[in-house]
Amino acid sequence: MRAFRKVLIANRGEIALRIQRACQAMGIRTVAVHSTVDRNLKHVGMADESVCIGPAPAAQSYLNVPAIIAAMEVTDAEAVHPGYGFLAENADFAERVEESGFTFIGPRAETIRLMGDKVSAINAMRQAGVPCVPGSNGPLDNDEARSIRLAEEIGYPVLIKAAAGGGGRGMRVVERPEDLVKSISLTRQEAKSGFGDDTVYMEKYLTNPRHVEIQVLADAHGNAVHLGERDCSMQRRHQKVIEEAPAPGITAEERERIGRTCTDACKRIGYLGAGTFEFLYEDGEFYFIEMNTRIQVEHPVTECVTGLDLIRAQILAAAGEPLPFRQEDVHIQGHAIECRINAEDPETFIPQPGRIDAFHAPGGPGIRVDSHIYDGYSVPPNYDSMIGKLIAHGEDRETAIARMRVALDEMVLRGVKNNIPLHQRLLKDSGFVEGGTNIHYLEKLLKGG
Ligand code: MV4
Repeated sequence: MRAFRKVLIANRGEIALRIQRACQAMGIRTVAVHSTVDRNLKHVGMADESVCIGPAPAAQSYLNVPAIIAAMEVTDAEAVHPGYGFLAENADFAERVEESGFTFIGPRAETIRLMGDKVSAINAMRQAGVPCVPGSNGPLDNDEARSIRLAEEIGYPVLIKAAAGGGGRGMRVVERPEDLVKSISLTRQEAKSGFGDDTVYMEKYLTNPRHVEIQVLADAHGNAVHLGERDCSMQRRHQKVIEEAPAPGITAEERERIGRTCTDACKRIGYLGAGTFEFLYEDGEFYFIEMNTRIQVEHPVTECVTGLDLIRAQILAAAGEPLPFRQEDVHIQGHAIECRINAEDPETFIPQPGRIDAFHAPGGPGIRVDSHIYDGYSVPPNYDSMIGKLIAHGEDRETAIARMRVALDEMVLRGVKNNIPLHQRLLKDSGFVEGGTNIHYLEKLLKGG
């Protein structure tokens, strides 16, 4: 009994390879779709079939919905896995897939739409009992006096966010009452031109939070489990650099409590598949900010500490299979750290496409490399600069750090500038080694703070 006969992989790079491997291990045939510059991607060679869906620009290939649905039709694929980015959180795509008689491997289209609008996401979560940041509890209207009163009640600084934003796009901090009205109208204008939706809302601005997120899995039969948390605070300009699980300093009691809150919310909204509740964590409290309805880049750290295969779990959930384990069967074991390897200048962070002259992957106990690169592979300039992920797992955080240091030193990556030197520096940094740094730590460190 197979979940699906054939799955189309609507992505590229390391995540496409990760999905290819999961399908292959499940006995599911695969279709790789790729742009003209991506014919030589590793997963394309491994897939049972491949279809070129357009030229290099993503808008004409990986975002080309008719081409992807046509590829599903001609190859007789039953389901599509969107990976992350591209069409992964596009409710219209999920809807078109289902209307065409195929299965979208992910939550229902209405769930994606609900979470895509940050105001409706927060409202749904607040009603489900998830703790949120004090704020407007809905869109701001055009009543200036009301907004001024509201900000006064919340207390400065406040943050104005676009409902259609998320991931750090379309937000503005307001420090003083005299700047409020101007800031609301500027954020509105940017939201209108950037997202075609000028809905904005207000939250208290948390000054020094950590970014801690909870991984959940839900099936179509009303079951939901949480797989603990990840700390993703080590970031620069909203790009995560290092992620880890569990989050340093979070107790088993805190984990169970917030995890249970998230699974209760999943059941309440009829969530399906894998999802992530994003929280800010400050002074021992969790504050929900957004929900991601996709598999995330950093899912391997959760796989390492739970022993589960999240891509397999997504596929089984989409096929209507009940979760094969219960919450009491999930145990967080040891510690895992992920370093995102980017083809970029380690000083300027400018992407560095080009030919990889040599690549030797590190190995040994507790080392995992999720990467599609190989000797002679050319990193195209058209997509994200992330070319792989190095994950180290051990019985405790110290062991994971020690293994990661060795693995970073062992890795050979020549031909394209990359951020291995930054990771080597961070793995020796006293703040990182101590653990529990906040979202501003890396940017301050890079400024020489
Ligand atoms: C916040 C915040 C402080 N207070 N909301 C940025 C990305 C988006 N997911 C939400 N973000 C933030 N929302 C309140 N009320 C600070 C951030 C934030 C941030 C959050 C997570 C990870 C990195 C970040 C970097 C800068 C700002």
